Amino acid sequence: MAKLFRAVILGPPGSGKGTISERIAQSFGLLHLSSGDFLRENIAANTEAGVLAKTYIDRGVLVPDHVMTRLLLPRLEQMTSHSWLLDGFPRTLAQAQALNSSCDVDVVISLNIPYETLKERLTHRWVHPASGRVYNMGFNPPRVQGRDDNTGEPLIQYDDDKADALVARLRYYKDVAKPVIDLYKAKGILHSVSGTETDRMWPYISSLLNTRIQPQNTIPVSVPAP
Ligand code: G5P
Ligand code: MG
Repeated sequence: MAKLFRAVILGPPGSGKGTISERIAQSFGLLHLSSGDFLRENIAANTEAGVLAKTYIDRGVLVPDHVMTRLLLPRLEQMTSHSWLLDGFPRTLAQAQALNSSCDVDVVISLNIPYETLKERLTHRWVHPASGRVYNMGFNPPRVQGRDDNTGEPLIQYDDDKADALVARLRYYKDVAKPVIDLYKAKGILHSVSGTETDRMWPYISSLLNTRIQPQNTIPVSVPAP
């Protein structure tokens, strides 16, 4: 059996973690695990963790480490036969240390995007809440304005993409990300990619992963039930 591959993608809100993770999942067959999507699923299902997380997300601040690790690590530990890509976790040094003690990560990709670009992107982002499909009114607009391409259902804007929460999210990210980046740099697995356009950053990311994993045609993957 091929060796399992574990990757992490780091980057500020709006840096394209979700967009790039989807491309990686399609091209390399990794399971895309988004911490933001886990939280939103929990909020939608009104779980205890979801109700608690919402109070933080709405203020544009991070959900406490113990809530995140309790939600995420058991899911990862179940995935003994899947290669995966973690998007949005770890966000803090404590989360990175918890992940370290639970499993080995092969590659960490860190996205560096200028502040003005992030602001511009996020205020134009709309999502289909049921599927998590993300649109941008300039970069990848839906075929019909305000409607999801696949289902035709209405698109929404997250509360934390609105102006006030957004400034707080970007400022907060910078402070907590530095020790995480330093940790992965010290482990020799960090790959930083800078740019203002996902399409121009993608060839670098794709060739980096090509050297590490066998590309595959899209393979259907299913996430084990929690
Ligand atoms: P999330 O959901 O993890 P964030 O804040 O990390 O949210 P976000 O907002 O999901 O990050 P992203 O995934 O990095 O951004 O970016 P994206 O969605 O792919 O792209 C952003 C927009 O830009 C989209 O509209 C996309 O189409 C467009 N775009 C992409 N590329 C380009 C391009 O080249 N050009 C243009 N013009 N547009 C482009 O977390 C949400 C909250 O949950 C909590 C926190 O409160 C967080 O704020 N949380 C955690 N808290 C604690 N610990 C954790 N580990 C947590 N994880 C989540
Ligand atoms: Mg995202």
